[in-house]
Amino acid sequence: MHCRLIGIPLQDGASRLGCEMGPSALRVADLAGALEGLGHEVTDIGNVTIGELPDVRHPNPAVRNLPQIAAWTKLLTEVAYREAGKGMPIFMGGDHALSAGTVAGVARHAAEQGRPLFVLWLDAHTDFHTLDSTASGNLHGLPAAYYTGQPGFEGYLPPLSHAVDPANLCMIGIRSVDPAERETIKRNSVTVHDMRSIDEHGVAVLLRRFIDEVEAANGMLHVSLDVDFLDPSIAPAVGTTVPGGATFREAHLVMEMLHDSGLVTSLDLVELNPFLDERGRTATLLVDLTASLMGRTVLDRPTRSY
Ligand code: DIR
Ligand code: MN
Ligand code: MN
Ligand code: MN
Repeated sequence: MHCRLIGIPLQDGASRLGCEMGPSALRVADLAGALEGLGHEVTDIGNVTIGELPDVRHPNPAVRNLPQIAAWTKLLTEVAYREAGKGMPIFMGGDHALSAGTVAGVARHAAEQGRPLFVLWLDAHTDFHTLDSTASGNLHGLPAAYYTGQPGFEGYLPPLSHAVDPANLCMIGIRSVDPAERETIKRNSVTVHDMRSIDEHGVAVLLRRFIDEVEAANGMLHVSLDVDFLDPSIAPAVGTTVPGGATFREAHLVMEMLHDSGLVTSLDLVELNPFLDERGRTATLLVDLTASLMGRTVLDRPTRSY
């Protein structure tokens, strides 16, 4: 596989500063070396950055940094579309607002391949706010609503060329949903597996069902991994920790099953805030999880058969 690393030093969507350093921490933790060690070709295109800001304002006074997020979304839609045509893009964030653009861009690429895009959202949060419904005003809480084409973004964020069908979106690890998000999710056919669901069925059963769906539809699969999907005890470097997250083994199992599926075509690594890390352990964990996704196994053969 030809992996394309794209650094996205975006922090304007989060409440705390620091995600800007995410791409650097992932490079220091040697993401490129881990992938090369698995036999992949790796190109790090460096960091991308926005230019001039558009003059946009939203009537919801809570909304923060809209011109910045609008500019990032436009840029990242173009970058993701272009990079998806060259190999497997790995978007090194940066806060989760970046997924508005990365998913929109890979959705356009998938549409041109004549294949549906599926999204696996690994997160404590559903990130399904609109500009009208956000109370915190932190725009990392909006990307899923944007790329599924919910109303209310017109004239504020760039128009979507290809929305993701909400029925193709599966969220796992959820444990913090605001009331307004519940309403929007209820009106859409998004699959949301909360932590209780993982406790009760095990993550493998939930993920297997989704992988089978993607396979049956000959879909492309974008994975968006928010650090707060993980339990704060193993991944402290995130501004919005929520107790009761995925364990080390649950997270690795997800990645290992995704690798065996052969379906993943793009990846976001988001919300890493190195200022909050402990001797780089969260950055290192993200690199190890990405390595599992890209083929690292305990033995030198797949562990799938039993
Ligand atoms: C909360 C927290 N739902 C908000 N969101 C996120 O501010 O809208 N935290 N994404 O990571
Ligand atoms: Mn998120
Ligand atoms: Mn989150
Ligand atoms: Mn479905």
